[in-house]
Amino acid sequence: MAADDLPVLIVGDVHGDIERLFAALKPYPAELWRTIFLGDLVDYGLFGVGALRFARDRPNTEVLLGNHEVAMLWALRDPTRIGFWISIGGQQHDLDELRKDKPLQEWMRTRPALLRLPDRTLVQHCGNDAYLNLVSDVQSEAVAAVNRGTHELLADKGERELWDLLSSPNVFDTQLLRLERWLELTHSRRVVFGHRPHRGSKPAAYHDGKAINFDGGLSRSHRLHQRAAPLAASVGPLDQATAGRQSLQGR
Ligand SMILES: [Mn+2]
Repeated sequence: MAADDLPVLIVGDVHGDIERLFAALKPYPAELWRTIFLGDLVDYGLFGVGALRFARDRPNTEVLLGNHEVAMLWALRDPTRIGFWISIGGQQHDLDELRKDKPLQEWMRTRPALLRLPDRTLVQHCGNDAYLNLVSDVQSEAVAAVNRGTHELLADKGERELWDLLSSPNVFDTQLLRLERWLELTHSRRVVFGHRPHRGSKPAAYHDGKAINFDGGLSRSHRLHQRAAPLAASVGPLDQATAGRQSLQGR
């Protein structure tokens, strides 16, 4: 079965906690789900590179770029950035491991920033429209233009700009007009993101499900991790995140 025909499973920020990742994925066999990671698999926890390799090799799986992957690639290219990267949770042993693995570096540099699903769900790391900074021609197809711009920056020492962009705060929960404009520009009907823990027990849906945060603070090493944050706050079927609301509306 092609990945497009499978139900979609969303995985929020893993941040090196591969043990909780495995536990969270247990009910969702790879061959039955189209799995999408929202980025930030690395830093804080001890198994960032392990999480990247696992996600890369899982069948029917896509991985989006997070700000922490960009910071790590930046530290890899420019050693003067290692101190900064360590300060945001970077693990020296992960950097050593990445340095030895050229194919993994190349794979990271070619991850998309945005993904639009056939049902017009847009998937991205941070809940912000700053991605627009990468679109110079407003007539162009925005999703493709953003991904093109992302790859150009990663290929040509543009990590600082990309880091700033992908570190933008989540705003869609509070700024409905920006959310609606972003959805219109990207021809999407809803957007899924991670980036900052929502602190709920399941993915947090805002504005009638038009914006959904799947970062439930999965990693026990995250500075904002809350004890007993449930796995289902970060990992679960896309269409369960708004199911209750939809049935209330009779859909
Ligand atoms: Mn992030």
